[in-house]
Amino acid sequence: AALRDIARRTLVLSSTARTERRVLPLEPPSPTEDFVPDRTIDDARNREELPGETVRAEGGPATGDTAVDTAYDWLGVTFDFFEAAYRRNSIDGAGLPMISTVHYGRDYDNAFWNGEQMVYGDGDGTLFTAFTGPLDVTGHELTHGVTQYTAGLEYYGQSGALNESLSDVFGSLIKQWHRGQTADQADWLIGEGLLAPRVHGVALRSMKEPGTAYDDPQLGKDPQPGHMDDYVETYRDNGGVHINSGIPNRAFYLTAAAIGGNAWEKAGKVWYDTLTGGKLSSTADFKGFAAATLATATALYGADAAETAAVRQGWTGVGVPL
Ligand code: ASN
Ligand code: ZN
Repeated sequence: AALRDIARRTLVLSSTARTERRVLPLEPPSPTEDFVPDRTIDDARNREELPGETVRAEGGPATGDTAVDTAYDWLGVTFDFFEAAYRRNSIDGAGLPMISTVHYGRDYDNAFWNGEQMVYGDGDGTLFTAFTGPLDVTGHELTHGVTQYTAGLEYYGQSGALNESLSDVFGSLIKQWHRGQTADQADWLIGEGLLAPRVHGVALRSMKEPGTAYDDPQLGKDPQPGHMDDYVETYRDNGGVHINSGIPNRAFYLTAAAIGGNAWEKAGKVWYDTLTGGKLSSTADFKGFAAATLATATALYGADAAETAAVRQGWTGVGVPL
């Protein structure tokens, strides 16, 4: 009878969800153990067709293809970050499976979220290396999914630049969290290592010093402003979504630097709650978003708190006074 009990117990243990184990004695509840990622990596084999052929599923062994295995690992880190920092269960908050297609197209110089999944090019090797390389690129694209399921910021003009900026903010925070870096230790670069060796530059964007990431004969100069005085009016790039995002990016950096410590804990929490709290309009402009972050900080820390003052300081520093 005892043997049968053990067998049944073992069976129960191995066949039920991880949360079941919590009821066993001597196993303290772990705050980061509830959510389980469900990753699929597909290979487009240099065609521009989605999703491609599945080459690695959740729990499957490494393939030996760096693009596949890095995409898988960075999805895992991104999933773990949102769970550990904000108790979010995947992109939609409800365990959405995460799908990524790698080797998309030939010499394809971009990565994107298409509304359902992530897609990565290999880069052309002259301007860009593989887009699966930098962790913050995966964090950026996946955060477009989070924004889609929450505030739904329209991808044009200032709401679009906020959408872009939120992807940079959480992309950078994921990298900082993974490296265990405080706000003053972090580089605040997006896509470091993505520029090919001969390109004059360090990254795609700098949140700390927008406009300084690269200056290259082929790529041109980093066009990002870091202050409203230099706001770029344009019809290109959906009204400059990848350009003017420099302004809210720097507002976040200034806020995080003023607070100090791990940026994902306080500044990140304010931005996250603002994004996901259900009160932000999908057409919010910089001023509206800034006011919303101030309201969030006030709710979290109080009107007279240093954190709330830091938020005000961050936006004031980029010419969006509160
Ligand atoms: N990598 C770009 C982005 O995520 C792709 C795009 O412009 N849609 O913003
Ligand atoms: Zn983006």
